[in-house]
Amino acid sequence: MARANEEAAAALQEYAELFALTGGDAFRVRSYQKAAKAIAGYPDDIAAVDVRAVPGVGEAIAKKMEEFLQRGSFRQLDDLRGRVPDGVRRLTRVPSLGPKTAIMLFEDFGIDSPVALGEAIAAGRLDGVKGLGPKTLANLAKGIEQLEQSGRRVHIGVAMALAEQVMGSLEAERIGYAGSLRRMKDTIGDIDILAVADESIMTAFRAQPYVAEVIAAGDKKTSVRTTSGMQVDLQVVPAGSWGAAMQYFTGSKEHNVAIREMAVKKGWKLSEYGLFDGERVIAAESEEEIYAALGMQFVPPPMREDGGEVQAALRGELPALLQLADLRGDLHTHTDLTDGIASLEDMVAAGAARGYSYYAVTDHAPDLAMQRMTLDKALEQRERVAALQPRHPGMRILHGTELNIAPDGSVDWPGEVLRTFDVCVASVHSHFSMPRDEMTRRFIAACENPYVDIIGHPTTRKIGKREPVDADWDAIFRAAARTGTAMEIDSYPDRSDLPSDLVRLAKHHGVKFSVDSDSHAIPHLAHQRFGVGIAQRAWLTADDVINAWPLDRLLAFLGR
Ligand code: DGT
Ligand code: CA
Ligand code: CA
Ligand code: ZN
Repeated sequence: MARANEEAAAALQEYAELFALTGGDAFRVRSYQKAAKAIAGYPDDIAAVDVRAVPGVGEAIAKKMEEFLQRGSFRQLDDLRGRVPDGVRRLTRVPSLGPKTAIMLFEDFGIDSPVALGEAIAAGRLDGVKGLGPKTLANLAKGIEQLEQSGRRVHIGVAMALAEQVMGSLEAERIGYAGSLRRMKDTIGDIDILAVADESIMTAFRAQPYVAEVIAAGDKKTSVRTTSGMQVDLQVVPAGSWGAAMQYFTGSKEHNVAIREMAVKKGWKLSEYGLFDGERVIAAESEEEIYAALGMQFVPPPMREDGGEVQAALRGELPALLQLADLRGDLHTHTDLTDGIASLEDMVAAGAARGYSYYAVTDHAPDLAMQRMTLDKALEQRERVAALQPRHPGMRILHGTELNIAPDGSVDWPGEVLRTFDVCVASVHSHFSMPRDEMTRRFIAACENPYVDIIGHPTTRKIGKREPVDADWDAIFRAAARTGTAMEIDSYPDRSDLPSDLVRLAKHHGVKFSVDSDSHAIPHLAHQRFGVGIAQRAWLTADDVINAWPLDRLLAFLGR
């Protein structure tokens, strides 16, 4: 039921962008954006309740949303869509390209798309143009390249929501997703769905409203492009081959090659239909039987990347991977005191409803000026936390903060303030493109701060939008291990930060991790499932993850 919310929020977000493009008041732009976020994150279907119940939605926005729910758009949006040429809108999708420059490029040079801009830069047509120095042009070229790459893959949050929508829309005896999504990769090229079902599922699939284009249609396999641009492959498999098909189509290709070699060594053959000795079926119905027949432990899908898991499984030495149910709390969350949309009371209650033993509230600290935070506000919040605690006897509420790591590695407050917080997350929110050695020193200094417990979303990347910062991660992880500073696995799916390859490297250095949701709304708390996927891809166990520990052990780690 969140669909109406997402579509309405997308329309309002588009309106905010167009409003900004046409020189609209920045304060109003921010209020539209904030309301759009609130609507997207609102737990109830806004088509079923009064949209004025959503925080940040006043009368003017409510009217727009009501018109949108009726006819899929609103007058002011239609107006602005008519006034801003498509070319200008396409150009502003390039990261770091602002509205003024987009309008100038469109009007003075006839450039109307990122591709045309790339060609103009490569041909030197923009050299010497006022306001576009060589560094700016190089940045734009990099942004165009990022945009092209991001057009091909989406982050796991988008893909998972679509896969769940597709599976919910079809009737089948059995249905599940395979491919990179099942392996919990942070970006997904296309969605692979397998079903045990009547062949009529194919016609039903092609007729779904989310299908924009049928790429290939058959009795056993259909590929479509959805309205969001993603490709979805649906295959019907025989019930008796479910496990073999899942194993085959989950991949990775490299893992499957290694597994097939194991079969060949035994004189057998492994295909998407089963494991065979000549004509005789050895195993086919479940993945567990197939791995067992090959003389190895069951390999959890996130580990299937040919990164040593086959050898470990043959020796019976796969680690006991962290599971979602192992997490006992969340150590990075926001409220409406800064940029969250739900109140402290509601966020804490939602944490308690998830059965947590502890829950940290970590609103932004003052140096992120946009959030207008002050020490007084933080201390007032602490009082509210104390008042709230008795209502949740089974869950310890930790009063924390998300600090900003300045270019020199210092943070917002001095030690005597920091030590009064139960937990300090410290993150980079500005100056993303410092030289590598300065960036490395910056992170090491933050780790060396005795009150910094966790480095938040360490690489600061946003998938498809912002590249990771450049730093010497070996050196940073050594410092984190030495100082007892945990690295965050920020589970917010467009961040997925640290990514799994860096988690694996950090673990090698002896670092501990915190798998956090970085929630700004109640539904975001569930994003921890994606962080657990990253942890599993990096072979983490519950012992590696501080918020899988009991409260006592966590508090000892935090050392307050
Ligand atoms: P993606 O979609 O780029 O995020 O990555 P995957 O891993 O989902 O790749 P995809 O969709 O091309 O194929 C899904 C899985 O199916 C893949 O991991 C292994 C298996 N598979 C597909 N085609 C072939 C093939 O031609 N040979 C082999 N060995 N395996 C294949
Ligand atoms: Ca795929
Ligand atoms: Ca595929
Ligand atoms: Zn942050």
